[in-house]
Amino acid sequence: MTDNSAKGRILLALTGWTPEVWIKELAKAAPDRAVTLEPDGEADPSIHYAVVWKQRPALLSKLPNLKAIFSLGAGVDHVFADPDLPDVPIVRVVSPDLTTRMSEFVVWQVLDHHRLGPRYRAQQADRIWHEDRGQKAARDITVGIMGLGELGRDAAAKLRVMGFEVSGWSRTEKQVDGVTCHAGEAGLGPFLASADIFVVLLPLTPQTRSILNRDLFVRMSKRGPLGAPVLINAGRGGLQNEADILSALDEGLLSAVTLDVFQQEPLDSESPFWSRPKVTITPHAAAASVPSSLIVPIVRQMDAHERGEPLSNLVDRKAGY
Ligand code: NDP
Ligand code: OXD
Repeated sequence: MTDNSAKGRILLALTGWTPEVWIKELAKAAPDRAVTLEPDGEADPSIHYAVVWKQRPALLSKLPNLKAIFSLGAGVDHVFADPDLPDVPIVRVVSPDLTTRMSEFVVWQVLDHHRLGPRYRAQQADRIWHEDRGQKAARDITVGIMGLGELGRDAAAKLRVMGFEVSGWSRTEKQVDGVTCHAGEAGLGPFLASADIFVVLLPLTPQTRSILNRDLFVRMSKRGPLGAPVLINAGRGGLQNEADILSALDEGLLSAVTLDVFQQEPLDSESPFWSRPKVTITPHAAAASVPSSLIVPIVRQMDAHERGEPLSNLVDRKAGY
């Protein structure tokens, strides 16, 4: 652990992730700052910044000199899960590395469904040689992106390069090159009618919790070239009603799903999702937070903040993301 008190001390508060690699990167990027995993008492005045992933509830609440919280993820629902969150600025990850990783995931999964990956893998398991001669072109498929933020916009651009039509949905009105944009409650119906493959890159907020439910699946277009739509959720598990997804697959309201995130992670070994043929599961692996990419910009922000410069990538507490 670094022990240098020339600048504000950093509290690294993680659960579920091992701290060593983060400490190593912090020590490299901020040799002039002390880093600790625990405050010296609940009102430790030496802590100026907290770098967090699912911090323990109430850990930050009494730190008198805490100036900002840095989330190690793009999503900040894990930060807001603390009911005693102090009223200091929250900075989230916006990083070309994370964005590129997410777009790779989205393009991979969209192409996999579009090019009949699940079906051909099942055929391979049964040693069946059968070409589906009805393979559509990318231009015949519309991908609908729920969430046109940092991640959604980049994924949209890369899907356009592959030749897909792209539509998108956001909370506030947006204009994105090559994307048919819809916004708010009024735009949801037209958006759901517009696409064949839905990619979810929404944050988890009180407004979006359980948004992926039966009512929404019923409203999705069933007239496209894929028949029932495909759902790809790389946002958060809390966005989805999991019982509704299973029954929507059974009823044919959805033709297939890729789920990177679940209400409960890791996914229970008894979960029915594991054995469903129309379900692709990845273990919250769509876009990892990589210490060597994320820590330098975080430390730069701390230094800038101490020089009196404004923080960037701030979370809007009222909107919840
Ligand atoms: P942004 O904040 O940049 O974008 C969020 C988008 O969602 C915005 O377009 C926003 O609308 C829209 N949105 C928010 N609330 C609503 C709502 N109520 N109705 C309609 N649209 C809404 O986030 P990012 O793109 O950086 O990240 C998105 C999410 O991806 C993260 O919050 C996180 O949960 C998830 N994620 C998952 C990872 C994984 O590995 N599975 C990795 C990284 C992130 P507007 O533009 O109007 O503000
Ligand atoms: C994130 C994540 O929010 O990895 O960045 O889930």
